[in-house]
Amino acid sequence: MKSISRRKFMTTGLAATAGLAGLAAADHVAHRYGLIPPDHGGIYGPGETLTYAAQRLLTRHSLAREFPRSMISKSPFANETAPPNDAFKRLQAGGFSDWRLSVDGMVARPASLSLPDLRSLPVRSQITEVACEEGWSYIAEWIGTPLIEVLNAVGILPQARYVAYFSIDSNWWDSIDMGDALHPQTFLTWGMNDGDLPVSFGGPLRMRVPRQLGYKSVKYITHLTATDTLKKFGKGLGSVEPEGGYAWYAGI
Ligand SMILES: Nc1nc2c(c(=O)[nH]1)N[C@H]1C(S)=C(S)[C@@H](COP(=O)(O)O)O[C@H]1N2
Ligand SMILES: [Mo]
Repeated sequence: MKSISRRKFMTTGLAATAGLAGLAAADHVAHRYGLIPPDHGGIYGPGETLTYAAQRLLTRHSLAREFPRSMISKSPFANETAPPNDAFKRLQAGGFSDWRLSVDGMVARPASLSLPDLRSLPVRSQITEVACEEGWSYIAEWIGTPLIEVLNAVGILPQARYVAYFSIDSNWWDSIDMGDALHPQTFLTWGMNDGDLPVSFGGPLRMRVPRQLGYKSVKYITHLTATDTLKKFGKGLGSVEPEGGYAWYAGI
């Protein structure tokens, strides 16, 4: 993916400013509280650990800003995504009635949920911003089922430390820690601005993680799994993003 982001430079700068002694102290605190991000290795690793640990200690319970209805963007920008594959098109032709979200891993009752199943759980809406690492953003109303409702329904086990989630376009996936997975604004989103979630915005089902950059809000979700380690997925860095020089933890 693209070149190294501006944020990455800022993160690295922050690490440099903190100095070696500061970094060592931060690293110590981070280890003590188990706040080591999966992309902690490599040259940006210490900066990633510092950012993630500091944010988690200071802002664990913070809310992403919510906006008044009057600020909903008139023409929200749908980013280019890979053209939906044949599996997606077949499901789309059937009005997504066969769309399923499989939920497994560290849960007591693995499940395969249809869109009506998700809608039958408690539903919430939020008016929040999608901010891309490339600099653009828009505000929309997102209607969905908070991820915590799904995790409660399947009986998330206490050993779970992360939730990894996967798009039907299989090369796109990501993960979040339990702080974000259980956060009230993290939604499995199926509605937008009073209608169904359009395909261009990730319909029929998209993860919305409004406390982090847009790339964590993965479109076309068909699978999620609760896990105590991210090492077994992809290159073990928590998502595809760190493979391209972006941070796994993308808090804003
Ligand atoms: N499946 C999938 N999800 C994705 C992407 C993608 O290419 N494929 N792009 C991500 C990125 S980089 C951003 S910034 C947002 C863009 O969301 P939007 O199309 O609603 O603007 O979607 C994210 N989710
Ligand atoms: Mo993005």
